[in-house]
Amino acid sequence: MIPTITAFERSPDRGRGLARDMRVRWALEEVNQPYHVRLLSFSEMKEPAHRALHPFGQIPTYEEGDLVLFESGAIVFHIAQCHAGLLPDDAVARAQAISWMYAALDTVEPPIWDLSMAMILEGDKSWYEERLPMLKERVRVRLGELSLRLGDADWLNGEFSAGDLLMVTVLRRLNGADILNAYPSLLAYVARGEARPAFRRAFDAQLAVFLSGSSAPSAL
Ligand code: GTB
Repeated sequence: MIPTITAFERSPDRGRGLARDMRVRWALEEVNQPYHVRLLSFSEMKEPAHRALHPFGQIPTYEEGDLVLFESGAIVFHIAQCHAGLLPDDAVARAQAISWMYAALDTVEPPIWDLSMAMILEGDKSWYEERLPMLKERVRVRLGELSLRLGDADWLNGEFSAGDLLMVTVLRRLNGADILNAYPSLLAYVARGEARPAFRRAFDAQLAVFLSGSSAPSAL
């Protein structure tokens, strides 16, 4: 059965592949699973029909027959469990790769998200300049720890896994920001992820959505 995912009809990232459907698209491409995409406007996301699939009225969702999932991490995990290629067969290595999935979403993403939201939404606030160094420092701490653990390895836990897939999508939010440039091994890690053919296919697919409606104004 071909699953259907949801994505922004008009992503505010202007085709940079930063919205969370990107990680689901990438996972599906890694396992060579074809998929359909239903594009939603911001207002459609808040309508009852979509809230029946996603309690918070967001993207992405994943539908496969009677199965409906929300939360990009859970969706990637489901894909990784149902297909070979994103989690090791060995039980110990598999559990470790799953730890990296949680680390990406629960330990590394929050400070990066907080920093980028502050930079996008809070620049005009009186306390912005005072708060920014603290937010940047929290990101630097995590990047330092992550680069120390990655060392000279290509991937976080042996072979490429769903943990790397999620971690790369999390770090990509810092692409082009000075803060990531201080960690050459992480820059190379992100570049390795982005060079994977499955990543390219997923990226091009979401970019095509943006380009097909690119005369529209961006919300961010
Ligand atoms: N924890 C959930 C998950 O991982 O699936 C979070 C889902 C989520 O935040 N979805 C966002 C959404 O639907 C899109 S991805 N927002 C609309 C709403 O809440 O009304 C977050 C996102 C949005 C925009 C950019 N960007 O422009 O760069 C990047 C990421």
